[in-house]
Amino acid sequence: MNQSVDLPRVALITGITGQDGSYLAELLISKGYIVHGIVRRSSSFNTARIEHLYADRRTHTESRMKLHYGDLTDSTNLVKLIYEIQPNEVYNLGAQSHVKISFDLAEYTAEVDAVGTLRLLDAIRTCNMEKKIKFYQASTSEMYGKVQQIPQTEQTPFYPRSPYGCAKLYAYWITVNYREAYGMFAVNGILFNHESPRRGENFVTRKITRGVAKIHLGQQEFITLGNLDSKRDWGHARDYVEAMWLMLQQENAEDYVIATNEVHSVREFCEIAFREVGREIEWQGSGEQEVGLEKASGIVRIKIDAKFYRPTEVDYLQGSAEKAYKNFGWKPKVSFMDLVKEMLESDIELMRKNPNA
Ligand code: NDP
Ligand code: GDR
Repeated sequence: MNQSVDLPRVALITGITGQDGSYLAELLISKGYIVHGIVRRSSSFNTARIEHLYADRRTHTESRMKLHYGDLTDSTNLVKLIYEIQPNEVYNLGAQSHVKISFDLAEYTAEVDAVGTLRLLDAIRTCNMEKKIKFYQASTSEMYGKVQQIPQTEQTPFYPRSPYGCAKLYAYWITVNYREAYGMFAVNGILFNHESPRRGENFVTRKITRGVAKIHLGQQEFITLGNLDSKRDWGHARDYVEAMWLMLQQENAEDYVIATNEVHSVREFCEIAFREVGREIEWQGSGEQEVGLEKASGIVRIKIDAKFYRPTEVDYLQGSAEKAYKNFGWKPKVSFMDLVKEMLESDIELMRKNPNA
């Protein structure tokens, strides 16, 4: 009997403590994988999103999840981890992922998001595992940047508009290059925005749902935002991590767009979230002077602050995941309205329990 058939598959996730890393770890554990994750050293706990996985019996009794200190800026550490873990699949989700912050931390963003990807690919080669490991790179719709074509597909030309987008474009191409140069099974998932109750608090959707939850509970009066007119294709993170896994299960290593093909503006997101708690918003003024008033009371609920604008903005993102649907039947399960509802309900519950959250 072939012993290897019974061996559980082993995955290594960089960025396991992030939104996507936590959902992906859950998915892989449910599929019987042993999941290893790289955690950055931090002065306070940064594992809140995967805490519940510790409570899972399988992570204790069957050692289904193992965490390691590491960092995408530390090559020696990456080589050591690849060598020790000998993973079948590597998911590179670790990144400085905030677009606005990348203008302030441009060099660091390139160091982690661009060169970090190279370090990880090279660590795999250093361990002579380039033919044994399947590699997933967390590429992004931010690479499309300035609108060239609607909807955006795998063929649309790139035009990044931020240090983050530029760094991710390097990571995209180095992944393609290692696939072509060394025959690695290395793929880019070009994922459009995806959100969830676990989304970082300083991304716009979560900022809005947290703010609306606090306003609803009388804990806060208004939310301060930047550009209300940018449009995004927002899906649910849980659906999107499934696509990551599916890409690595295909016979051929290919790049895929993952998106919903449905677009909403930040302004619409605000209106819908307020409507969910029974409040209508009307807009007054323009530019930085614009405000969102609550219709019934005339109280200002949304203010604009120039500090949340970006030096160069990505105005419009809409992706077509036709290829993923055709090749492996992927399509989003959670609708936009259900996503907003789930995030809002979760934040209302969170703020009710802990008004200081
Ligand atoms: P998060 O910001 O929630 O998570 C990022 C993860 O990367 C965290 O675990 C973070 O650790 C880790 N990280 C940051 N810096 C380093 C470093 N120097 N070394 C190792 N790890 C590091 O992002 P998401 O989960 O939303 O996104 C996952 C990936 O997908 C990212 O690469 C992102 O750029 C990309 N992406 C995201 C999309 C989205 O809409 N969410 C769309 C397209 C691509 P810590 O917890 O300690 O901060
Ligand atoms: P994005 O997400 O830049 O698309 O990157 P974000 O939620 O930060 O911004 C979306 C749009 O909302 C506008 N906006 C604001 N954004 C933030 N963060 N805060 C505000 O107060 C605010 N007001 C308006 C922005 O200008 C922008 O147009 C996300 C990240 O997850 C990336 O890592 C990922 O690659 C892309 O999605 C796809």
